[in-house]
Amino acid sequence: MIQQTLVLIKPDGLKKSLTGNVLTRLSETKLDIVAAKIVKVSKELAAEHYRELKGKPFFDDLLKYLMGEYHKKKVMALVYYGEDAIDKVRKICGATNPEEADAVSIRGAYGRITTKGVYENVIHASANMTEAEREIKLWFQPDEIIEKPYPTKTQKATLEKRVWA
Ligand code: 3AN
Repeated sequence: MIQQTLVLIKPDGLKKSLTGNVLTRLSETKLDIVAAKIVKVSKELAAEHYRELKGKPFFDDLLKYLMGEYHKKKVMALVYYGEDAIDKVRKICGATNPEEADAVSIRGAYGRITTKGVYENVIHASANMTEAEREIKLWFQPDEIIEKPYPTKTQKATLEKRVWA
């Protein structure tokens, strides 16, 4: 089945110059990248992204981690598109806990758990189709994706926006 999935290279990945390594590993999937950008993550965006985990003991640290407070204040967000994209990407990522992840997976090779107990696992990938849709719509506007995976509509913009001076 043709699917799309959200990938985030998290701040530890950017700080450790792992962007190229992660993208090379993901290219093994032969999926298409249909959107990519660097994002400075706000607390609101981090909390919305991880809203399912609200209430977990590690939630506050998780938000700080995604916002880059322990590394660099940036994340690379991408959308991968193609046959069975969700499972293919999750497989290369490896298990959530980097200590338990397959050694040749991205998280197994590059992730760690800090002495404070924060999982620094380098990459996020959507878990299923429902989450992929929610996450892609959270991180990207339709015009930032070259394949439109979900229905769109046009509306007159009324808000002010920043343009080049
Ligand atoms: P995944 O990212 O593999 O889908 P989730 O959604 O359960 O896993 O967890 C989201 C993120 O929360 C993980 N990527 C990891 O950074 C963090 N996390 C999950 N479980 C723990 C835990 N037990 N201790 C610390 N951080 C965790």
